[in-house]
Amino acid sequence: MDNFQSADAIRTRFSQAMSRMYQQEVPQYGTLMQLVMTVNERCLEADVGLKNRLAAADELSRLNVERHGAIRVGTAEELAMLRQMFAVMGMYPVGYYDLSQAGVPVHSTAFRPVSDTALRRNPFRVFTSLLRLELIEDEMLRKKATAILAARDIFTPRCRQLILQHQQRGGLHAEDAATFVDEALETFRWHSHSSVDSATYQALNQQHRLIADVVCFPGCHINHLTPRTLDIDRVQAMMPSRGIAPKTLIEGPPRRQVPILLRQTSFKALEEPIRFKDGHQGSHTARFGEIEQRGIALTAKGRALYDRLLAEAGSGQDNQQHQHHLARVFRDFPDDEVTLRQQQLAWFHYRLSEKGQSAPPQAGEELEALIAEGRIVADPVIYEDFLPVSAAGIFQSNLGDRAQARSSGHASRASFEQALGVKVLDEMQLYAERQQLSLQRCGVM
Ligand code: OOG
Ligand code: NI
Repeated sequence: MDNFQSADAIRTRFSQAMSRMYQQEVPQYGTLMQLVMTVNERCLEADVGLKNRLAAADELSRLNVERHGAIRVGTAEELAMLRQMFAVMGMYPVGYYDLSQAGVPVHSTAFRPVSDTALRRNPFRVFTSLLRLELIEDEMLRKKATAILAARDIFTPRCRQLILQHQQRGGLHAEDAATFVDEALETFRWHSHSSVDSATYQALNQQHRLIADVVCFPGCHINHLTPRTLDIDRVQAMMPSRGIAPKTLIEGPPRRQVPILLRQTSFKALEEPIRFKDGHQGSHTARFGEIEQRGIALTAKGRALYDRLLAEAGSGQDNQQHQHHLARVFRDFPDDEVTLRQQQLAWFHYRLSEKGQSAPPQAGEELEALIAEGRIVADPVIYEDFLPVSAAGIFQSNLGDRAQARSSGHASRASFEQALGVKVLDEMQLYAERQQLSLQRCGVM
């Protein structure tokens, strides 16, 4: 029998290798990780209830390995190859995010594990954006960018080979898996040498900072990694004491009794020296650090309410004011697990309690009654995805003050999927299936 390394193990190895590499490349990321770990430990010490809940829902073990990263690519071929690379690690494209509405000329998906067990082992995700070259107005420049991208290969030959081998034989042995991770890492490494001359860089940068970021380098450098915190307000407040300057606003919903979806903040991108092909020196600003606090996943109904309230709240200039304002607006969003569940605003994972195991549900017994009797426990399902408005806010905070509104371009899911080579998975369907499956396992339909 083939003794292949599991996709979960390869993903874990890869996410650890990425984290090590990024800590070396961007030391502030290491500082941020330390801060997040300290705050998480304190939260768990201060709130034993939280600790027990997380442990019971099997959430605790993944907390300190949990992170996401983000990359940006330039061509359909690159995106399609990334899809095949991530498949080796059990990561599949989930969701379509159109950021052109927010003035960012990309559309994106998130590569992530999808099954319950894989998510529990290691939920490492990579937010992956494809540059929309068609949004460059200047035709000459568009052609030039296209030619530069066509000439590069962001994957090592050995990496391509191992991906193919994985596809043909159905897996990789431990040694090949280790080599695969080393080779895959090369795609995401930072290069301080630009692959273009300074004039080309300037021209592309003028069009949009992101265009220069994607087109002018030999690889698709990881632009941030994001650990998960249990208290984002606290980490945001403590960042300056560690010499880190956070972006002004925490993106996403306000602080809640029952955290919903995803709250995020980041520190500003570093200005890094680069050398152009013509020997000129310059600098490039792309890489940053981010943290996130994840909460319960919302149903389509809950999400519609979230989107409405977020739009109603608008944006702000000062985080404290903005958070107060958000909290006021979000009073219309129920903030206890029972109501969230009964009004079907959020997804839950159901399991039998000890009592339920000794007195399993019988045909015809109602779920509500079983929960009331303490035979079934409903745990929040954690949101595993991203939020387009928040993502746009993160992008924007790293694009400098030059407001580069470019709301031309319509969502183009079909062209994204064509580039990717498959349809993206529907996150709502995944959450619905997980909830349904958990009910079936309890013996309740
Ligand atoms: C991605 C920005 C979005 C998030 O967490 O929403 C993002 C990028 O800057 O490439 O990472
Ligand atoms: Ni991010």
